[in-house]
Amino acid sequence: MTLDKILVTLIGLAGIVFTYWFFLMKKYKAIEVAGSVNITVEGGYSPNTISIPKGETTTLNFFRKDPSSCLEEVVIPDFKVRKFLPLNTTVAIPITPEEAGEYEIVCGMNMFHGKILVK
Ligand SMILES: [Cu+2]
Repeated sequence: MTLDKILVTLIGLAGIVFTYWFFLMKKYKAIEVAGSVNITVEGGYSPNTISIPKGETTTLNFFRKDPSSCLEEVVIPDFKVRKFLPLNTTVAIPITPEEAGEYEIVCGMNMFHGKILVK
């Protein structure tokens, strides 16, 4: 291998490592929730990761402050939820997970992500 090929390989590897680190190692701080939780929708979901108990109903109160149409719909695929979020209005979405696991909250276009951890 010539020096430039080695360099290109190294840069490529660094890129891969960085991508993994960025997307997989980024630590999400799960907020423990009981009963209900207020989720602000503004440039994403805040809190972004919540932890809820299995077999109990938790109400997710979405409040959209972000005027971008990207976030006007919230989807929780595993619970067959797809709801329109009017601006500055609370939309309550109760969910009752029967199984432990990780569930996704996404915007209608699958660009913003949040997580529900069920224990
Ligand atoms: Cu979107």
